[in-house]
Order: sequence, then C-alpha cells, then structure tokens
Amino acid sequence: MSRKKRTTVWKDVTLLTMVGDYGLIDDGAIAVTAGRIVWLGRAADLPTTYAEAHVISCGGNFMTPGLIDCHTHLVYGGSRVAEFEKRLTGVSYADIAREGGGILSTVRATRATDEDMLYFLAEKRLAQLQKSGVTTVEIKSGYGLDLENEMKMLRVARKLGQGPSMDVVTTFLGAHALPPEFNGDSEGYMDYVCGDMLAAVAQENLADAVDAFCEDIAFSRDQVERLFVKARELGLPVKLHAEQLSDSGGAKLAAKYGALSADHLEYLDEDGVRQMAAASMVAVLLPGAFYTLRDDHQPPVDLFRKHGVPMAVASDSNPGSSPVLSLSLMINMASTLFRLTPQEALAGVTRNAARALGLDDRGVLAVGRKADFALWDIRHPAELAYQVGGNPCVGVVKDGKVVF
Ligand code: DI6
Ligand code: FE
Repeated sequence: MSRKKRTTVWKDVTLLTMVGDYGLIDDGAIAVTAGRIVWLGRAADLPTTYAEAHVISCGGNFMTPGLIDCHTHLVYGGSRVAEFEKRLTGVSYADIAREGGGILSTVRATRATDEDMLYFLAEKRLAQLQKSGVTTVEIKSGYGLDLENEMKMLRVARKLGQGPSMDVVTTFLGAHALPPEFNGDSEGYMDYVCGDMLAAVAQENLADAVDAFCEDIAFSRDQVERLFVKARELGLPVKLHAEQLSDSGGAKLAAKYGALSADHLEYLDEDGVRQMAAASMVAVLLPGAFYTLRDDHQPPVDLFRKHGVPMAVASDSNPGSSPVLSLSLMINMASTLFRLTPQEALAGVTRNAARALGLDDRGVLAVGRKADFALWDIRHPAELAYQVGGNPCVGVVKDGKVVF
C-alpha cells in the first residue's frame, strides 16, 4: 500500500498544539499515518505528497490533543450518596472516615462486587469521561485493601484499556486506607502492602506506578517511605496523595524518591514546592475534590509558577470526594476555583498530565506523537475554560480513528 492511501488529513480546523503556550495554528491541517501524526501546519502549506490522502473536514472546529485524566479512582462498587447528604448537614469528610464510612464503605462494596460487574460499572463511567475529550486515563486501585481485591481492581483497570478507544495507565494504591481486619495495626498492614501485595502486583505486571495516601487519617511519612523503598527496588515509579487535608510533609518525601507527581497539595508550603521543582515533579491539582469537600485552602498556584513546577489538572473521579465524570468541567473549575489561566488549565489536562504519567508520546500535537485528538465546538481557546456544564466536545479521535 502506498503512503498516500494510508494517510488521513484532517482539515478545516484550528489546531491548539499545546507546544509552547496554546501553539495555535489557524486554518490548520494535520496528517496521520498508522495512528501517528506525520505532518501538521497551515493547510496552505500541506506538502503535495499528501494531495491524494483521505481528507476529513473538521467543520471549522478546534482540535486539541486528546485529554489525559492523570488521577482517577474509577473502578469501585457501591454508592456514597448517603454520605454526600450527611456532609451537607455539616459532618466532615475526615469525621465520616474516622467513623468507618468514607473510603472503607467503598471498600466493603468493592469487595462484594465481582470482576465483571466492576468492569461494567467502570466502563459506563469511562464512556462519560470520553465524551469530554479524554483518550488516556489513569486508574488507581485502593478499594480492595487485600491481595485478592486489589488485584481484582487492577485487572479490571487493565482490561478497560484493552479496547480501541481509551488508553489506561494503572496505579497500585494499596496504601489508601487501613482495612478493618488490621484495625489498630497500620504497621502490620504496611508490611503486607510492601511485602506480599506489592510483590504479586509487580509479578503480574498489573501496575504502572505506586501511590499512597499520606495523611493523619491514612498513612504516615515513615510508612509511605517504606513503600517507596520497595517500589524503587521493583523499578516502579511512585506518586503520592499529599497535603490534601493537612501539611504532612508528603510532597517532600515524594521528591526524595523522584516521584512523577504529588497530587492535591492544598496545604503545601514553599519549601515543599522548591523540593518538587528540584525533583522535576508535576503538581496534580484536583479541583473536583476541592469543590466537593467545600475546601477553602487554595493550592499554592503562585508558588508553582514562581518555581517552575508544571501543573496538571485531573478529575480524581471517585465516589466520595470527587464524583466527577467530565474533564472539561475540571478545566473550568481549575480556572474559576484555582485561578489557573485557561491556557494553564488546558496544559494541565494535556502536556502536563502526560508528564505526570511519565508518557512522552502524547499530550501535544507534534510530528511523531500519537494521533489522539479532541474536537471542540468553540471559536476561542478560552471558551474551554469559560463554559460550565455544557459539552463543547464534538468528536474524539484515538490512534487516528474516530471513537466518539
Ligand atoms: N484522596 C481522595 O480524594 C480520594 N482518595 C484520597 O486519598 C478519595 C477517595 C474516597 O473518598 O473514596
Ligand atoms: Fe485521589
């Protein structure tokens, strides 16, 4: 087959390449062969080699890289709607967790749900996320909290990534909460997580990274450090839920272990930001959790800018603190709640999200990168941050094929 036959050219489009700032190209065109970008630029400059390629018109819409949701807990059983109603009466998220609700109520429900049902439920959530332009999603375990159920969650996550329409990156979050059978023995549970559980997960290649929840209501710095040492021995990259509800020194520990990212970070101080910068980490901001928990402690966005820490933005999609199924809504919330510029917010779900997952083959539109695109019915790039609740996404292309 000749190259012409195998190439598709997308035209009548404004490209937001996300190289540099927006990297806007008016009257653009983008050529794709075998799922990769082979050329892009002004349509008027399209090389004659592509003259006979298959052409698809984008109808004057905007195109961005496919969005990347770099922090989710999408696989789970049960519902936390009763807890939502309880929090509306003034009971805090941490109080509910201490009373054995919260994450532990989802653990009970997830253990009681079989693999097929977990897959079915998560696939529906993934289909919603896809409609907001997402082509790559990270999914964490952390609602199993024993060997069998953590493996079950990770197998479901892996399977969700086997279809043609979404890439899934998996993260082992065994250190999410203390399960009831280890009540009062968090050291013993950490032995289990760092020993049998991590070994089995690594053995079956079920996780691309290791995460933990470093917080008063979860695990201490010292406990997380033990886990990071083990992850390093196994060659697995680490990341951390840090400084979400208090300053526990989690991000600094993550920096010491060369983590890909620290996530949440509402209570991070300047020294922590400096250490993240020195370790080339990404700050993952989660406005959906901030909003849902009615938090009022802003992550230190100015300090991230000052020290050059790239900011990613993710949904944190989970049944408790962030029941969010739209990444484009997170672009809006990152701007409105955290005052990211619309351009920073879009970089947060593309270029910087790729970096938070250690992926260098996506997140920008450039020659050689994956042909993962989202198409938007907008006429100005800031509209992506401006709209609330509608869905400006009119198409999703994955590996060069239209999937939505
Ligand atoms: N922080 C979060 O926001 C999620 N996990 C975590 O460590 C919440 C998970 C949940 O409430 O179910
Ligand atoms: Fe989370």
